Amino acid sequence: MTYINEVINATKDKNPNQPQFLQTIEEVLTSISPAVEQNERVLRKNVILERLVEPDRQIIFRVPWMDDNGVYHVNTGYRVQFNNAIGPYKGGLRFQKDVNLDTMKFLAFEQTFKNSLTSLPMGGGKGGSDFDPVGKSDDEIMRFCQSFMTELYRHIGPNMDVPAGDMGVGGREIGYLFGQYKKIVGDYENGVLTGKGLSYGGSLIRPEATGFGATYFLEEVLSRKGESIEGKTFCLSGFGNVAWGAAKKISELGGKVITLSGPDGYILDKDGVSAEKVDYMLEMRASNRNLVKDYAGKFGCEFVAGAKPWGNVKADVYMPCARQNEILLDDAKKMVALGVPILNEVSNMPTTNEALAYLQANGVLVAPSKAVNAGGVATSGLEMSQNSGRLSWSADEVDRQLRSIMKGIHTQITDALDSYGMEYNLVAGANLAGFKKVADAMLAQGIY
Ligand code: 2IT
Repeated sequence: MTYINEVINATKDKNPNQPQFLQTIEEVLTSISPAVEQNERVLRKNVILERLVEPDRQIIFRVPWMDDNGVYHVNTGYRVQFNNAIGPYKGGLRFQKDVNLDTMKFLAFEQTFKNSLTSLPMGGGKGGSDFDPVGKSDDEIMRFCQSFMTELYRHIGPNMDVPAGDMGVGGREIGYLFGQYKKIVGDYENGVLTGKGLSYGGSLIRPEATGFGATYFLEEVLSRKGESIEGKTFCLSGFGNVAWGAAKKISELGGKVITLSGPDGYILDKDGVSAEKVDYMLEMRASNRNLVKDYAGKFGCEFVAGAKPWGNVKADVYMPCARQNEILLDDAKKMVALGVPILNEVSNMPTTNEALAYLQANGVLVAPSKAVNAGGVATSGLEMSQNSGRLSWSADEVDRQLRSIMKGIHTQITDALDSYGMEYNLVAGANLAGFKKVADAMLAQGIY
Protein backbone atom coordinates (compact mmCIF):
# COMPACT_ATOMS: atom_id res chain seq x y z
CA MET A 1 0.00 0.00 0.00
CA THR A 2 1.26 3.49 -0.75
CA TYR A 3 2.24 5.85 2.06
CA ILE A 4 -0.68 8.13 1.17
CA ASN A 5 -3.23 5.31 1.30
CA GLU A 6 -1.85 4.08 4.61
CA VAL A 7 -2.36 7.52 6.13
CA ILE A 8 -5.81 7.96 4.59
CA ASN A 9 -6.91 4.57 5.94
CA ALA A 10 -5.50 5.22 9.39
CA THR A 11 -7.23 8.60 9.48
CA LYS A 12 -10.52 6.95 8.50
CA ASP A 13 -10.16 4.33 11.22
CA LYS A 14 -9.42 6.98 13.79
CA ASN A 15 -12.19 9.44 12.79
CA PRO A 16 -15.10 7.30 11.61
CA ASN A 17 -17.69 9.93 12.44
CA GLN A 18 -16.03 12.84 10.69
CA PRO A 19 -17.07 12.65 7.03
CA GLN A 20 -16.22 16.26 6.14
CA PHE A 21 -12.74 15.98 7.64
CA LEU A 22 -12.17 12.69 5.81
CA GLN A 23 -13.42 14.23 2.58
CA THR A 24 -10.80 16.97 2.62
CA ILE A 25 -8.05 14.58 3.77
CA GLU A 26 -8.80 12.28 0.85
CA GLU A 27 -9.04 15.12 -1.66
CA VAL A 28 -5.79 16.75 -0.57
CA LEU A 29 -3.62 13.70 0.08
CA THR A 30 -4.48 11.90 -3.15
CA SER A 31 -3.64 14.98 -5.19
CA ILE A 32 -0.20 15.53 -3.67
CA SER A 33 1.05 12.08 -4.67
CA PRO A 34 3.67 13.41 -7.15
CA ALA A 35 5.34 15.34 -4.29
CA VAL A 36 5.07 12.46 -1.81
CA GLU A 37 6.44 9.87 -4.23
CA GLN A 38 9.41 12.04 -5.08
CA ASN A 39 10.46 12.37 -1.44
CA GLU A 40 8.80 9.42 0.21
CA ARG A 41 11.70 8.16 2.33
CA VAL A 42 12.27 11.49 4.07
CA LEU A 43 8.57 12.24 4.49
CA ARG A 44 7.89 8.81 5.95
CA LYS A 45 10.80 8.96 8.35
CA ASN A 46 9.62 12.32 9.61
CA VAL A 47 5.98 11.17 9.80
CA ILE A 48 5.03 14.27 7.85
CA LEU A 49 1.64 13.04 6.60
CA GLU A 50 0.74 11.50 9.97
CA ARG A 51 1.52 14.81 11.66
CA LEU A 52 -0.24 16.80 8.94
CA VAL A 53 -3.58 15.06 9.56
CA GLU A 54 -3.42 15.28 13.36
CA PRO A 55 -4.33 18.74 14.76
CA ASP A 56 -1.80 20.27 17.14
CA ARG A 57 -4.62 20.94 19.61
CA GLN A 58 -8.44 20.71 19.75
CA ILE A 59 -10.14 22.90 22.31
CA ILE A 60 -13.80 22.27 23.16
CA PHE A 61 -15.63 24.34 25.75
CA ARG A 62 -19.01 25.20 27.25
CA VAL A 63 -20.61 28.53 26.34
CA PRO A 64 -23.52 29.47 28.63
CA TRP A 65 -25.49 32.61 27.78
CA MET A 66 -28.76 34.35 28.67
CA ASP A 67 -31.47 35.31 26.16
CA ASP A 68 -33.58 38.47 26.33
CA ASN A 69 -36.23 36.74 28.42
CA GLY A 70 -33.74 35.82 31.14
CA VAL A 71 -33.64 32.18 30.04
CA TYR A 72 -30.21 30.48 30.06
CA HIS A 73 -28.81 28.35 27.23
CA VAL A 74 -25.66 26.31 26.70
CA ASN A 75 -23.75 25.91 23.44
CA THR A 76 -20.47 24.24 22.56
CA GLY A 77 -17.44 26.33 21.57
CA TYR A 78 -14.47 25.08 19.52
CA ARG A 79 -11.00 26.13 18.49
CA VAL A 80 -8.97 23.68 16.46
CA GLN A 81 -5.32 24.75 16.23
CA PHE A 82 -4.25 22.56 13.36
CA ASN A 83 -0.74 23.46 12.28
CA ASN A 84 1.62 26.34 13.13
CA ALA A 85 4.66 25.32 11.09
CA ILE A 86 4.71 28.55 9.08
CA GLY A 87 3.14 31.06 11.48
CA PRO A 88 0.64 31.60 14.31
CA TYR A 89 -2.64 29.72 13.93
CA LYS A 90 -4.99 31.82 11.80
CA GLY A 91 -8.55 31.25 10.71
CA GLY A 92 -12.13 32.28 11.24
CA LEU A 93 -14.85 31.57 13.75
CA ARG A 94 -18.12 30.11 12.46
CA PHE A 95 -21.38 30.44 14.39
CA GLN A 96 -23.94 28.14 12.83
CA LYS A 97 -26.31 25.60 14.27
CA ASP A 98 -24.82 22.49 12.64
CA VAL A 99 -21.19 23.25 13.51
CA ASN A 100 -19.43 20.29 15.15
CA LEU A 101 -15.88 19.04 15.64
CA ASP A 102 -15.92 17.49 12.15
CA THR A 103 -16.73 20.87 10.58
CA MET A 104 -14.01 22.57 12.59
CA LYS A 105 -11.37 19.99 11.66
CA PHE A 106 -12.16 20.08 7.95
CA LEU A 107 -12.04 23.88 7.93
CA ALA A 108 -8.83 24.07 9.97
CA PHE A 109 -7.08 21.52 7.75
CA GLU A 110 -8.10 23.42 4.61
CA GLN A 111 -7.00 26.65 6.26
CA THR A 112 -3.47 25.30 6.77
CA PHE A 113 -2.98 24.83 3.01
CA LYS A 114 -4.84 28.02 2.10
CA ASN A 115 -2.76 30.15 4.42
CA SER A 116 0.38 28.60 3.02
CA LEU A 117 -0.71 29.68 -0.48
CA THR A 118 -1.13 33.32 0.57
CA SER A 119 2.67 33.53 0.95
CA LEU A 120 2.14 35.22 4.34
CA PRO A 121 3.38 33.64 7.62
CA MET A 122 0.15 32.14 8.97
CA GLY A 123 -0.58 28.65 10.27
CA GLY A 124 -4.01 26.98 10.15
CA GLY A 125 -6.80 27.12 12.72
CA LYS A 126 -10.56 27.39 12.89
CA GLY A 127 -13.17 27.78 15.56
CA GLY A 128 -16.78 28.52 16.25
CA SER A 129 -19.90 27.26 17.88
CA ASP A 130 -23.19 25.50 17.23
CA PHE A 131 -24.88 28.72 18.38
CA ASP A 132 -27.54 29.74 15.82
CA PRO A 133 -27.48 33.52 15.25
CA VAL A 134 -30.66 33.49 13.15
CA GLY A 135 -33.35 35.60 14.80
CA LYS A 136 -31.17 36.58 17.79
CA SER A 137 -31.23 40.16 19.06
CA ASP A 138 -28.17 42.33 19.16
CA ASP A 139 -27.98 41.99 22.96
CA GLU A 140 -28.16 38.20 22.72
CA ILE A 141 -25.34 38.19 20.15
CA MET A 142 -23.27 40.40 22.46
CA ARG A 143 -23.81 38.20 25.51
CA PHE A 144 -22.98 35.08 23.53
CA CYS A 145 -19.77 36.62 22.14
CA GLN A 146 -18.72 37.73 25.64
CA SER A 147 -19.26 34.28 27.07
CA PHE A 148 -17.46 32.64 24.14
CA MET A 149 -14.43 34.90 24.63
CA THR A 150 -14.40 34.37 28.39
CA GLU A 151 -13.02 30.90 27.62
CA LEU A 152 -11.32 31.48 24.25
CA TYR A 153 -9.06 34.34 25.44
CA ARG A 154 -6.65 31.98 27.23
CA HIS A 155 -5.93 30.08 24.01
CA ILE A 156 -5.28 32.97 21.60
CA GLY A 157 -2.92 35.94 21.18
CA PRO A 158 -1.39 38.09 18.44
CA ASN A 159 1.64 35.77 18.13
CA MET A 160 -0.18 32.56 19.02
CA ASP A 161 -3.58 32.26 17.38
CA VAL A 162 -5.53 34.99 15.59
CA PRO A 163 -9.21 34.29 14.92
CA ALA A 164 -11.42 36.25 12.50
CA GLY A 165 -14.94 35.95 11.10
CA ASP A 166 -16.57 33.21 9.06
CA MET A 167 -20.27 32.36 8.60
CA GLY A 168 -22.33 34.04 11.32
CA VAL A 169 -19.38 36.12 12.53
CA GLY A 170 -18.91 39.56 10.96
CA GLY A 171 -17.75 42.97 12.08
CA ARG A 172 -20.34 43.24 14.84
CA GLU A 173 -19.37 39.94 16.45
CA ILE A 174 -15.63 40.64 16.13
CA GLY A 175 -16.26 43.95 17.94
CA TYR A 176 -17.97 42.23 20.89
CA LEU A 177 -15.31 39.51 21.00
CA PHE A 178 -12.51 42.07 20.99
CA GLY A 179 -14.16 44.16 23.70
CA GLN A 180 -14.33 41.15 26.00
CA TYR A 181 -10.76 40.03 25.19
CA LYS A 182 -9.48 43.52 26.03
CA LYS A 183 -11.43 43.61 29.28
CA ILE A 184 -10.01 40.28 30.45
CA VAL A 185 -6.42 40.66 29.24
CA GLY A 186 -5.97 44.35 29.92
CA ASP A 187 -3.46 45.19 27.19
CA TYR A 188 -4.64 46.77 23.95
CA GLU A 189 -3.60 43.87 21.72
CA ASN A 190 -5.66 44.51 18.63
CA GLY A 191 -3.63 42.04 16.56
CA VAL A 192 -5.41 39.20 18.38
CA LEU A 193 -8.41 39.29 16.02
CA THR A 194 -8.89 40.40 12.41
CA GLY A 195 -11.95 41.70 10.63
CA LYS A 196 -12.15 44.50 13.20
CA GLY A 197 -13.92 47.83 12.67
CA LEU A 198 -11.84 50.63 11.19
CA SER A 199 -11.93 52.72 14.38
CA TYR A 200 -10.03 50.10 16.41
CA GLY A 201 -7.45 48.57 14.10
CA GLY A 202 -9.41 47.05 11.24
CA SER A 203 -8.20 47.17 7.67
CA LEU A 204 -9.84 48.83 4.72
CA ILE A 205 -10.92 46.25 2.11
CA ARG A 206 -11.05 43.35 4.65
CA PRO A 207 -14.88 43.14 4.36
CA GLU A 208 -14.65 43.00 0.56
CA ALA A 209 -11.47 40.91 0.42
CA THR A 210 -12.81 37.36 0.03
CA GLY A 211 -15.13 38.27 -2.84
CA PHE A 212 -12.65 40.67 -4.46
CA GLY A 213 -9.86 38.12 -4.19
CA ALA A 214 -12.05 35.38 -5.70
CA THR A 215 -12.75 37.64 -8.66
CA TYR A 216 -9.08 38.58 -9.07
CA PHE A 217 -8.14 34.90 -9.02
CA LEU A 218 -10.73 34.19 -11.70
CA GLU A 219 -9.26 37.00 -13.81
CA GLU A 220 -5.93 35.14 -13.77
CA VAL A 221 -7.63 31.91 -14.84
CA LEU A 222 -9.55 33.66 -17.61
CA SER A 223 -6.60 35.65 -18.87
CA ARG A 224 -4.78 32.40 -19.72
CA LYS A 225 -7.57 31.81 -22.23
CA GLY A 226 -7.49 35.41 -23.42
CA GLU A 227 -10.81 36.09 -21.69
CA SER A 228 -12.06 38.50 -19.02
CA ILE A 229 -14.93 39.08 -16.58
CA GLU A 230 -16.56 41.64 -18.86
CA GLY A 231 -19.73 40.44 -20.54
CA LYS A 232 -19.82 37.12 -18.63
CA THR A 233 -22.76 35.87 -16.57
CA PHE A 234 -22.34 34.46 -13.05
CA CYS A 235 -24.41 32.29 -10.77
CA LEU A 236 -23.61 32.94 -7.11
CA SER A 237 -25.05 31.23 -4.06
CA GLY A 238 -25.39 32.81 -0.64
CA PHE A 239 -25.97 36.49 -0.03
CA GLY A 240 -23.59 37.13 2.88
CA ASN A 241 -20.32 38.95 3.11
CA VAL A 242 -18.50 36.77 0.59
CA ALA A 243 -21.19 36.87 -2.12
CA TRP A 244 -21.52 40.62 -1.53
CA GLY A 245 -17.81 41.29 -2.22
CA ALA A 246 -17.89 39.08 -5.30
CA ALA A 247 -21.05 40.70 -6.70
CA LYS A 248 -19.59 44.15 -6.12
CA LYS A 249 -16.31 43.41 -7.95
CA ILE A 250 -17.91 41.41 -10.76
CA SER A 251 -20.40 44.17 -11.54
CA GLU A 252 -17.60 46.76 -11.36
CA LEU A 253 -15.65 44.76 -13.96
CA GLY A 254 -18.61 44.48 -16.33
CA GLY A 255 -19.81 40.96 -15.45
CA LYS A 256 -23.41 40.15 -14.58
CA VAL A 257 -24.42 38.24 -11.43
CA ILE A 258 -27.79 36.64 -12.12
CA THR A 259 -28.42 34.48 -9.03
CA LEU A 260 -28.06 34.61 -5.25
CA SER A 261 -29.36 32.05 -2.79
CA GLY A 262 -30.36 31.48 0.82
CA PRO A 263 -31.65 28.59 2.90
CA ASP A 264 -35.10 29.34 1.42
CA GLY A 265 -34.17 29.08 -2.30
CA TYR A 266 -32.59 31.24 -5.00
CA ILE A 267 -33.39 34.46 -6.85
CA LEU A 268 -32.92 34.89 -10.60
CA ASP A 269 -32.27 38.51 -11.57
CA LYS A 270 -31.64 38.62 -15.32
CA ASP A 271 -30.83 42.36 -15.17
CA GLY A 272 -27.92 41.58 -12.87
CA VAL A 273 -27.18 42.22 -9.20
CA SER A 274 -25.45 45.61 -9.31
CA ALA A 275 -25.33 49.08 -7.69
CA GLU A 276 -28.02 49.50 -5.02
CA LYS A 277 -28.94 45.82 -5.26
CA VAL A 278 -25.44 44.95 -4.06
CA ASP A 279 -25.86 47.37 -1.15
CA TYR A 280 -29.19 45.75 -0.30
CA MET A 281 -27.36 42.45 0.33
CA LEU A 282 -25.83 44.07 3.41
CA GLU A 283 -29.29 44.94 4.71
CA MET A 284 -30.42 41.36 4.15
CA ARG A 285 -27.57 40.04 6.28
CA ALA A 286 -28.02 42.66 8.99
CA SER A 287 -31.73 41.77 9.28
CA ASN A 288 -30.77 38.32 10.68
CA ARG A 289 -33.75 36.84 8.78
CA ASN A 290 -31.53 34.66 6.58
CA LEU A 291 -33.99 34.74 3.65
CA VAL A 292 -33.10 35.54 0.04
CA LYS A 293 -36.72 35.93 -1.06
CA ASP A 294 -36.60 39.43 0.48
CA TYR A 295 -34.48 40.42 -2.55
CA ALA A 296 -37.13 39.23 -5.01
CA GLY A 297 -39.77 41.11 -3.01
CA LYS A 298 -37.76 44.31 -3.12
CA PHE A 299 -36.61 44.24 -6.77
CA GLY A 300 -39.41 42.27 -8.39
CA CYS A 301 -37.43 39.37 -9.87
CA GLU A 302 -38.03 35.62 -9.91
CA PHE A 303 -37.68 33.58 -6.68
CA VAL A 304 -37.41 29.80 -6.81
CA ALA A 305 -38.19 28.19 -3.45
CA GLY A 306 -36.27 25.24 -2.02
CA ALA A 307 -33.65 25.00 -4.78
CA LYS A 308 -30.12 26.08 -5.70
CA PRO A 309 -29.09 27.57 -9.04
CA TRP A 310 -26.67 24.68 -9.80
CA GLY A 311 -27.73 22.89 -12.94
CA ASN A 312 -30.92 24.95 -13.12
CA VAL A 313 -29.55 28.23 -14.48
CA LYS A 314 -27.04 28.50 -17.30
CA ALA A 315 -24.15 30.91 -16.85
CA ASP A 316 -20.52 31.35 -17.92
CA VAL A 317 -19.20 30.86 -14.38
CA TYR A 318 -20.58 29.26 -11.22
CA MET A 319 -19.36 30.76 -7.96
CA PRO A 320 -20.74 29.02 -4.85
CA CYS A 321 -20.41 31.45 -1.92
CA ALA A 322 -22.58 29.74 0.70
CA ARG A 323 -21.28 26.66 2.49
CA GLN A 324 -19.65 23.23 2.16
CA ASN A 325 -21.02 20.42 0.00
CA GLU A 326 -23.64 22.40 -1.88
CA ILE A 327 -22.66 20.96 -5.29
CA LEU A 328 -23.48 17.25 -5.33
CA LEU A 329 -22.93 14.68 -8.07
CA ASP A 330 -26.42 15.27 -9.53
CA ASP A 331 -25.80 19.02 -9.68
CA ALA A 332 -22.47 18.35 -11.39
CA LYS A 333 -24.17 16.19 -14.01
CA LYS A 334 -26.76 18.87 -14.71
CA MET A 335 -24.05 21.50 -14.84
CA VAL A 336 -22.13 19.55 -17.48
CA ALA A 337 -25.32 18.94 -19.45
CA LEU A 338 -26.07 22.68 -19.38
CA GLY A 339 -22.56 23.43 -20.60
CA VAL A 340 -21.29 25.60 -17.73
CA PRO A 341 -17.52 25.71 -18.36
CA ILE A 342 -16.05 27.09 -15.10
CA LEU A 343 -16.57 26.44 -11.40
CA ASN A 344 -14.82 29.09 -9.28
CA GLU A 345 -15.27 27.73 -5.73
CA VAL A 346 -15.53 30.54 -3.20
CA SER A 347 -17.05 28.89 -0.10
CA ASN A 348 -14.84 26.32 1.60
CA MET A 349 -15.20 22.87 -0.01
CA PRO A 350 -18.51 23.55 -1.82
CA THR A 351 -18.13 20.46 -4.04
CA THR A 352 -18.26 16.82 -2.95
CA ASN A 353 -15.37 14.62 -4.10
CA GLU A 354 -17.67 12.66 -6.44
CA ALA A 355 -18.96 15.88 -8.01
CA LEU A 356 -15.44 17.24 -8.34
CA ALA A 357 -14.19 14.10 -10.08
CA TYR A 358 -17.16 14.18 -12.48
CA LEU A 359 -16.66 17.84 -13.34
CA GLN A 360 -12.95 17.42 -13.98
CA ALA A 361 -13.50 14.27 -16.05
CA ASN A 362 -16.00 16.18 -18.16
CA GLY A 363 -13.83 19.16 -18.95
CA VAL A 364 -15.16 21.69 -16.43
CA LEU A 365 -12.38 23.96 -15.19
CA VAL A 366 -12.50 23.89 -11.38
CA ALA A 367 -10.68 26.56 -9.35
CA PRO A 368 -10.50 25.25 -5.76
CA SER A 369 -11.67 27.26 -2.78
CA LYS A 370 -8.38 27.12 -0.90
CA ALA A 371 -6.88 29.26 -3.68
CA VAL A 372 -9.96 31.21 -4.75
CA ASN A 373 -11.07 32.42 -1.30
CA ALA A 374 -7.58 32.95 0.13
CA GLY A 375 -7.91 36.71 -0.36
CA GLY A 376 -9.98 36.90 2.82
CA VAL A 377 -7.37 35.46 5.12
CA ALA A 378 -4.57 37.14 3.13
CA THR A 379 -6.12 40.51 3.89
CA SER A 380 -6.42 39.42 7.52
CA GLY A 381 -2.66 38.91 7.29
CA LEU A 382 -2.35 42.47 5.97
CA GLU A 383 -4.49 43.65 8.91
CA MET A 384 -2.05 41.89 11.28
CA SER A 385 0.87 43.65 9.58
CA GLN A 386 -0.81 47.03 10.00
CA ASN A 387 -1.55 46.26 13.68
CA SER A 388 2.07 45.23 14.34
CA GLY A 389 3.34 48.38 12.66
CA ARG A 390 0.65 50.55 14.31
CA LEU A 391 -0.24 51.81 10.87
CA SER A 392 -3.23 51.95 8.62
CA TRP A 393 -2.93 51.65 4.87
CA SER A 394 -5.17 53.23 2.23
CA ALA A 395 -7.83 51.16 0.48
CA ASP A 396 -5.81 51.39 -2.74
CA GLU A 397 -2.71 50.06 -1.01
CA VAL A 398 -4.52 47.07 0.53
CA ASP A 399 -6.34 46.34 -2.72
CA ARG A 400 -3.07 46.47 -4.66
CA GLN A 401 -1.46 43.97 -2.27
CA LEU A 402 -4.51 41.71 -2.35
CA ARG A 403 -4.45 41.68 -6.14
CA SER A 404 -0.78 40.86 -6.22
CA ILE A 405 -1.24 38.05 -3.66
CA MET A 406 -4.02 36.48 -5.77
CA LYS A 407 -1.86 36.71 -8.87
CA GLY A 408 0.98 35.14 -6.87
CA ILE A 409 -1.22 32.23 -5.81
CA HIS A 410 -2.04 31.50 -9.43
CA THR A 411 1.66 31.63 -10.33
CA GLN A 412 2.60 29.32 -7.44
CA ILE A 413 0.02 26.82 -8.69
CA THR A 414 1.24 26.85 -12.28
CA ASP A 415 4.88 26.67 -11.10
CA ALA A 416 4.07 23.65 -8.92
CA LEU A 417 2.32 21.93 -11.84
CA ASP A 418 5.22 22.71 -14.18
CA SER A 419 7.74 21.31 -11.73
CA TYR A 420 5.94 17.95 -11.80
CA GLY A 421 5.29 18.12 -15.56
CA MET A 422 1.53 18.22 -14.97
CA GLU A 423 -1.17 19.85 -17.07
CA TYR A 424 -3.36 22.77 -15.90
CA ASN A 425 -5.22 21.23 -12.94
CA LEU A 426 -5.82 23.96 -10.36
CA VAL A 427 -7.02 21.55 -7.66
CA ALA A 428 -3.85 19.47 -7.72
CA GLY A 429 -1.62 22.50 -8.19
CA ALA A 430 -3.05 24.33 -5.17
CA ASN A 431 -2.59 21.29 -2.96
CA LEU A 432 0.94 20.65 -4.20
CA ALA A 433 2.02 24.27 -3.69
CA GLY A 434 0.31 24.57 -0.29
CA PHE A 435 1.81 21.29 0.89
CA LYS A 436 5.37 22.06 -0.16
CA LYS A 437 5.78 25.11 2.06
CA VAL A 438 4.19 23.50 5.12
CA ALA A 439 6.14 20.25 4.70
CA ASP A 440 9.44 22.11 4.21
CA ALA A 441 8.84 24.10 7.42
CA MET A 442 7.90 20.97 9.36
CA LEU A 443 10.99 19.14 8.15
CA ALA A 444 13.23 22.05 9.07
CA GLN A 445 11.81 22.31 12.58
CA GLY A 446 12.22 18.65 13.55
CA ILE A 447 9.69 16.36 15.17
CA TYR A 448 7.79 18.07 17.95
O1 2IT B 1 -12.25 30.62 5.55
C1 2IT B 1 -11.53 31.64 5.71
O2 2IT B 1 -10.43 31.74 5.15
C2 2IT B 1 -12.00 32.70 6.60
N1 2IT B 1 -13.10 32.57 7.13
C3 2IT B 1 -11.16 33.90 6.88
C4 2IT B 1 -10.21 33.62 7.97
C5 2IT B 1 -9.39 34.79 8.44
O3 2IT B 1 -8.60 34.56 9.37
O4 2IT B 1 -9.50 35.90 7.92
